[in-house]
This record gives sequence, C-alpha cells and structure tokens, in this order.
Amino acid sequence: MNNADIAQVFEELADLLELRGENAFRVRAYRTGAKAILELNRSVKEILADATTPLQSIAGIGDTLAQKCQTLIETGKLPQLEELRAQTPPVLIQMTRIPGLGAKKAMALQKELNLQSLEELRQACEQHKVRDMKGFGAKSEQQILDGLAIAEQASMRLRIDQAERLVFRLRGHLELCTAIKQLEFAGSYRRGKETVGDVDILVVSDSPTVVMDQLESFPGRLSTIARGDTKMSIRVEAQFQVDLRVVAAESFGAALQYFTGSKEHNVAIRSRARKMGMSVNEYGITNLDGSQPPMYGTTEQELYSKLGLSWIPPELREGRHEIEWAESGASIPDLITVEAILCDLHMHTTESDGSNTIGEMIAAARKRGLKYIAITDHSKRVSMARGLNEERLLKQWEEIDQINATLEGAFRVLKSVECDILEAGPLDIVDEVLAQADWVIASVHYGQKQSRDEITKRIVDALQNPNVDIVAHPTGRLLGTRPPYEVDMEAVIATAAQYSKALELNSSPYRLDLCEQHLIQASAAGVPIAINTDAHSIDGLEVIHYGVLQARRAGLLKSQVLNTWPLEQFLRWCDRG
Ligand code: DGT
Ligand code: CA
Ligand code: CA
Ligand code: ZN
Repeated sequence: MNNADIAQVFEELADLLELRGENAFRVRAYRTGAKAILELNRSVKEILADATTPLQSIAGIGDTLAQKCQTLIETGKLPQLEELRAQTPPVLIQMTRIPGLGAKKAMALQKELNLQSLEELRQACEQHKVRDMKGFGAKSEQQILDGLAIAEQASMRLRIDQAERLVFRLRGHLELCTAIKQLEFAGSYRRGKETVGDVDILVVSDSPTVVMDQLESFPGRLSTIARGDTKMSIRVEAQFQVDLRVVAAESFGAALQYFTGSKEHNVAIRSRARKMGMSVNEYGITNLDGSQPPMYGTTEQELYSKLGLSWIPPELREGRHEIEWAESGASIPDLITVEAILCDLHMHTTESDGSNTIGEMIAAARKRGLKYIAITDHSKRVSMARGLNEERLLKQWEEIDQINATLEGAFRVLKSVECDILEAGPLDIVDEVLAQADWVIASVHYGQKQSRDEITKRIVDALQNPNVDIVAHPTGRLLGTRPPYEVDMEAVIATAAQYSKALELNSSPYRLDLCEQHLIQASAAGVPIAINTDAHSIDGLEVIHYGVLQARRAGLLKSQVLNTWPLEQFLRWCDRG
C-alpha cells in the first residue's frame, strides 16, 4: 500500500459514509486525511517504521486515521471499508437520485424490503408495502412514486448539441466566480460523445464552498442531489445531472485525466503505470514506493509524459488503440480537424426544403472558409420537401453554371442532388440526368420499415450505379427517437470499397450517422468518408464540428476524409470512370 492507495481508501470511505448520511465531521476527517497523506513527501510505511515521528504529528491525521493506516500497511485492507462496501448495494446509490428520499430512509427501505433495483421499489410502492413501514405513510409512498418517475427520466441522455448549450450556460455562470482558478468540462462531453449521460465539471479553487454556492445559484438548477466538501451534484432542467469536483491546482491534470475517462481508458492507463512501477489516481502519479516522481499531475501532458506517452486527444480515450499510438513516440495520428475541411457536400436550398437561397448558402460557406460546396436538394419523391424533378434539376444546374462563371474560380459550386432510393429499388432521377451532375448523393427516406434484405439490396444497388458517388446518412437513425433501419452495413461497406464510392458521416447532432463503429470499419476498408452538414439553412453549416468530433473518435485521418481534398483531387476521384 503506497500513500496514494491509502488516500484512495479514505476517499472511498468518505464517499460511502456520506452516502449513508453519516456525521459530516467524520466524513470530512477522512477527506482531510486523504489529502494530508497525498501531500506527504515520505511514505506512510516509512513514517510508521520510524518511532521518532508518529503519524499523529501530521496535521490532518488523528489517532483513528493513524490506526487505520497501520492496519492498511500491515494487512493491505480495512475491514470497515469491506463492511461498508458489502452494506451498500448499487441500488442504494440509485435511490439517492430520487428527489426527497434521504439517505436514512433509502437505507431503511432497501434493507427492510431487500430491494435490488428501482423497479422493485416501484412495485413495493404500488403494492402499498411502503406505507405500513415505520416512519413512512401513504403520502411518502406517493412521493417516492413521483420521485421514481423523475429518477427514471434522469437516466435519459442529452444529445451533444443540448449538452453543449448546457455547458455554455454553466461556463458563463461559473466564470462569474472569482474563486475559480481553472475550469474544465470533463467526462463524455469532453470526449465528444454523441450523447452525454451527465455533465462533469472540474474546478481548481482554494474555496470549494464559494464554488459550490455559485453552482447552487445556477439559474437552471432544479435541486441539489448531494453536496459534500469538494464535490456536489445538482439536477437541472429536463432532470439532467451536473457533477462538480473541486480540486487543488497541483492535482488538476490528474483529476482532468481521471474525470475525462473513459473508464476503459483509465483502466489501461493505470495498468500501464503499475507495470512501470507507478500508480495513478485522480490526485496525481506516484511511484509505487509512495514517493513522487519529479513531476506529477499538474497538467495532463505531465501525466502522460511520465508514462512514456504523448498527450492523447480526449476523443480517442475509449480504450481502443490510443495507448499504442501514443507510445510509439510519434504524435497522435494526423487526425481530422475542422480547419482541414475544405468543402461541404450536402446541403439544401429554398428550391426544396431549405430556408436560404443558393446565393446565401455560397456566401455563408465562403465566410466559413470553405473552397467549394455541393447543392444537394431533394429529388421529386420527397414531395413534402418540394423535391425536384429532372426538369427543375437541369434548370438549377444551368443557374449553377452561371454562378460559377461569375465566381471566376475563387469558389466552386458543384451540381448535385440528394436522389431518393425509391422503395422498389431504382433511383428517383433518370440516369441520363444524373450523369450530368458533378456529384450524386443517394438516400433512403421512404420504406424504412422494409426487411434487412430489401433495404440492404436497395443501398447496395444504388452504390453500384456508376452515377452515384455516396450514400448519405446510411443507417437512417435519429438519436433518441428512431433506431437505425435494418441494414447489413458490412455489405454496404464492402460494396462501397469495391466500387470506389464514399459513405457519409452526417454531422447533424440528431443523426451523427455513420456511428463511430461503422466509421472505423469503413475507413479500415479504404472507403473515403464525407463529413457533411446536410444544412437546411445558413446556420445549419455550423454543425460540422459535431461530425468532426465523431470522426476523431473513430480515429479518422485527414487523408481518409474526402472533404479535405482540394477541388482538383476531388473531381478526379468523382471521374473514376
Ligand atoms: P456519461 O456521463 O455516461 O456520458 O459518461 P462519462 O464517461 O462522462 O461517465 P461518468 O460521468 O460516470 O464519469 C466521468 C469519468 O470519471 C469517467 O469517464 C471516468 C471516471 N470514472 C468515474 N467512475 C469511474 C470508475 O468507477 N472507474 C474508473 N476507472 N473511472 C471512473
Ligand atoms: Ca458524465
Ligand atoms: Ca458524472
Ligand atoms: Zn439532405
């Protein structure tokens, strides 16, 4: 047991005691002790062996904690912790999320009714088993039922754009607090995940109370779930949870690394540290003998570099190959960035269901620094969106020719269409017209309930049409509302690879389609990915950063993303013959 391990034990003790509604002084004593031990420049083991300096002489460590240190050093474990762990079933932690249900009552319910899940608690309430218990009544039974509905809703995940708006507001509110020296949003939000379970905030401050008071006054706050000495959880609109941790500046890098996760990445990091004779936790990095290496966790860079790794972008921290990449010494692969995107190849105008004209889309795209775009209005099958027939399409392309003539090469507009893949299979626009386009998108909008074989065949056939360049939003999913349609993505990817076609990563935060796993498979098969916005207005062009985050999570390199290719290279690829 080194110092960090001992501190970890005391932290966990404090957590469990707090959860069980223990005396706040006792909880704080363990946290203070953990901190004191981490700040030691000698190992606890050494101090215990040295009769001249009793542990109790160290500020923050009293007789009780000194005794526990002794036990930990001698036996490697602490009976009290084992006991607490055994007495704290996971459902108890879930129950603390029920508004109005305190720790004491939660524990009484759990024990008396032997609950294993929130569902069992619901059943117990519905069968009126709770109202007869001591300290409960019909009213509190109903309160628990109401609270359960809220707790269950709270398991909903926010889309990345919703999370981004919440983070924006939280940041604005917290930045008003002068006690905050550093502020970062960690967790899945920092990793750029398509949905976020809760928002994790990390703050450096010497005055945690002031920081927590500031969060308490966040206008979006509905209730406070828990508040301790250095950590706090609140509920905000839509029953969403926000976790706050306040840490000391010297632990900031280690804490940021820890709370950014993912859990899988952290596990890999810790096992690497152990093999190198070190130990990592949220307070820092220590040698296994308890001493601190020369630098130890003020920044993430320090921590990674101590482990022989280059800094790993958060989007890659999913416990896949990121450690191998980072240990090769080479910088992390040439990952795609927003700045590397030269074009947007999927957008709509007032001709179909967009709300801006071609001219307005061009101006907005140029302002964003793009070099070329494709105008891809819907085809006629999408009558609700006033989709274009062949005649209107040819007319639009004439207009685009004229626009390009006036642009004199400073910018290029590509003639295109988002052509529906009809329910029965063939495409919505005849081949002789499609052949005149620069770039053709094929999409499934109708017949999404068909069988896996039918849908797969429609998409595979479309990819084999020589005029088609890409299939857009290939699985049709809408996050949180519509599951992907049944489609054999392996067959789709194999066909795209065989016929040198591209697949889309649609950047709309409602879609983010393809998903990360399919992106990994497609790029491994050599299929270029087009990250497009599918904008229906000039504001719609902004969603590109969600697509780029998703692509980075899949480890896509600039060269694998079609949108980074200069116009000439792109047109040559379209002309593959
Ligand atoms: P989410 O909120 O479900 O979208 O996903 P995360 O990754 O934000 O998860 P969360 O909020 O539970 O925890 C934030 C980070 O803290 C997580 O990514 C890694 C770290 N962490 C939390 N609990 C554990 C744990 O039990 N073990 C390890 N290794 N890391 C943890
Ligand atoms: Ca989280
Ligand atoms: Ca969290
Ligand atoms: Zn579209």
